[in-house]
Amino acid sequence: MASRGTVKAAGGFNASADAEVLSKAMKGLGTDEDSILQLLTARSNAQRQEIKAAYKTLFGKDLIDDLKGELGGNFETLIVALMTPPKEYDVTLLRNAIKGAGTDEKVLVEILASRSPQQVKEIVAAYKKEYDDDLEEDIGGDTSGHFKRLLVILLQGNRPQGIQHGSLDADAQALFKAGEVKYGTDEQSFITILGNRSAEHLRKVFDAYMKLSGYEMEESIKRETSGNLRDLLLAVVKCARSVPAYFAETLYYSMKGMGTDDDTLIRVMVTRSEVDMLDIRADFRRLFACSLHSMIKGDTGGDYRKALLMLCGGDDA
Ligand SMILES: [Ca+2]
Repeated sequence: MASRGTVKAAGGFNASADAEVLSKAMKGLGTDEDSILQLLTARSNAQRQEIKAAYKTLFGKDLIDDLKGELGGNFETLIVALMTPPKEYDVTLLRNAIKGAGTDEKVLVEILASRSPQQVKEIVAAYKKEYDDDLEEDIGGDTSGHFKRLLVILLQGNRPQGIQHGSLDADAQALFKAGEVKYGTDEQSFITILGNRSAEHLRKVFDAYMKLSGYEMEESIKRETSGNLRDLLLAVVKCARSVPAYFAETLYYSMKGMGTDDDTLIRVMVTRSEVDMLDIRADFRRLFACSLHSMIKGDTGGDYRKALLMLCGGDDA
């Protein structure tokens, strides 16, 4: 499958030459941030790992440590994220979401709703290897109720593939009975069905549900559930419809209104830059009144903005 990312592997790549450029950019007083961001956003993550290895070979120092010593703020966070291998980055985000002060449910929701079953299995294994802890136990210890149960379902990475034609109507009816038709809500039915069907199956169920009830699935979830469970169910439904559209919306709301949720902005721009940023940009333009490029331009500044715009990769007028 051709990448729909904006960041691609550079041709004529020479890891040692790049390591020299970075070393020069950090030498002496001050830092040449522009050289650093231009170089690193024009290399794939795999190439950045080769640069990191070449840097250690040439200078006997850790590139990420040196970058951390020279950079600061959101720009530093973004550059360090770019230097981290994708799976390790997901694992680190989840660890920080659980082990930081409080729990960052937003990160748990985003990663577990948007990654494929296979990716989730790899994340669980990598988490175990990195921290010698069980991700399911750690998440379970920090969350509760139906929110926790749906996270645990998603952590199994066992969604079947394809469409079970025989159960489309039954699923739609079960969801209708569990919510709109019922006094109160049978949350268990929502999490069992939405957590255990493939995206293509769910899209058909949403169509059947619309025909049956006259409501979009999202409308009913908003009416019938609340809090973190509602956020997670909505993320699962949106990702089943379209992962790029889900991320376009996530990016939009990270910047909309007063202030910017830089953690979310950085996380999404980095994790999707080699995956589906072109599709996210197209959905962004379709869903909102401006382009992703123009919104980043208006909401951020300095080298941080420059680097984000490189990852965005172009404007969509
Ligand atoms: Ca109800």
